[in-house]
Amino acid sequence: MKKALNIFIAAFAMLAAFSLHAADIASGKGTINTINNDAGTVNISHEAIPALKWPAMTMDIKVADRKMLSAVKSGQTVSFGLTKDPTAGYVISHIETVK
Ligand SMILES: [Cu+2]
Repeated sequence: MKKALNIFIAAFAMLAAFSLHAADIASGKGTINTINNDAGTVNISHEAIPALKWPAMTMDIKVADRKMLSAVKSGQTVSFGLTKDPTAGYVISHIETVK
């Protein structure tokens, strides 16, 4: 019984690690329009984000780490997570291309 419980806990931890980023407040999906390396932002046309009550829109969003900017290109469809930075507001915590 204890072994089964441990396996369950391990499986749950793995699932949580892959699907949930603990600090994320919301996630979104959109298309990258432009990348601004100097500002550390992407201009993105994103779908509605119900968790933030944001309608679909086109906006600049800062990335938490500029290294993320080299992983995406203009025109790509991406999914992303958002965290709230005390000074910068909502920032992209992670970003992945969607095929
Ligand atoms: Cu927006």
